[in-house]
Amino acid sequence: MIVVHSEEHRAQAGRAELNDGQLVPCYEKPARAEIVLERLRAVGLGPVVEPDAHGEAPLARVHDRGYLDFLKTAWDDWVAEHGDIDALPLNWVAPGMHRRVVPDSIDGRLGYYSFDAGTPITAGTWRAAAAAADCALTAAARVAEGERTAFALIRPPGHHAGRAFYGGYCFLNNAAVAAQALRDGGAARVAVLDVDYHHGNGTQEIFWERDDVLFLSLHADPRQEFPYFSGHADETGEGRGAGFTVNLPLPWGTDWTAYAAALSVAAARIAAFGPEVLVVSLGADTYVGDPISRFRLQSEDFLRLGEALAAMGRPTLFVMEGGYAVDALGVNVAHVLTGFEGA
Ligand code: SS9
Ligand code: ZN
Repeated sequence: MIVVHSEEHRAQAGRAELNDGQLVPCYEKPARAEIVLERLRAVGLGPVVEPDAHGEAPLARVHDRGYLDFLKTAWDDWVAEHGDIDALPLNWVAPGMHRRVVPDSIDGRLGYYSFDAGTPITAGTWRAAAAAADCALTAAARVAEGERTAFALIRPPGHHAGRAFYGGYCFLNNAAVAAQALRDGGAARVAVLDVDYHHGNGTQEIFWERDDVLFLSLHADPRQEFPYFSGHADETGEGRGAGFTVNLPLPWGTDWTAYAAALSVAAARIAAFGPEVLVVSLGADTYVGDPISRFRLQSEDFLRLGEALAAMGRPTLFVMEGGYAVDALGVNVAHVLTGFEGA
């Protein structure tokens, strides 16, 4: 399997995120990608290649122009105001307030374009996020050219980022950028299956009114878990997109048996849709040992996950999302990919 990876991910190394009332070291850190790369090399998964530069046009296909410009300049604007400290938002809009005018203030714009305080913007955020999107686009191009599968080994992740917002450690929605590029390259239908522990609210928002991109997500119930305001089973899309969003929320404590049952529901929907390409938002934070999550998948279960994804029988692009049990992350991600290849 071709692995597309760039060392530029290291440019995103936040110092702190707000978690449980405290500033704590970022869970989303460079070691995550490094341990996965090391493991994929150890098991000989396949060649590791650098991304091609795709520029900003494919980003602007799913993201708002003003949002992209904000992301590019946010760090410099923040430093000019507050100095060399990670940029975190402190204020958000509430019902009855107005979101019509984009604030001039960098603090106002951080709140305008975000939905949590766990996602620091740093000196290298734009560089790392753009490199991640380039990796996803490069891997997508390989699949479009006829490879059965490719893996974008990237961070920061993307599935929480929407058309004009960041959050949940995500800035650019790599899976959505890749899915749109596949559509623009001629694929009539693309499915995005999100198996990260958290709901892919950004991907859902981007494709909400679309019937050409089917979005499906298995995740912890938003009644209990981040992102709290997205991912309920009755969110199914609108307009032309009605019925093309599928949410399968699962309770804390979900193990492989219950997870596999939900995966079968997703598989049936994907088969009925008949996508030319399947994009998998691959998070391994469903692992029992994940420090911020509460599902109970064992390392061996990730092999079964890879096999189940292969059984869907589609050209498949894997895009890395979450997974914060760093010591086990390499093994778990490698299991999905070797499970897929062996099936
Ligand atoms: C847990 C805080 C979780 C956001 C998690 C984003 C995961 C992205 N106390 N904060 S895959
Ligand atoms: Zn996650």
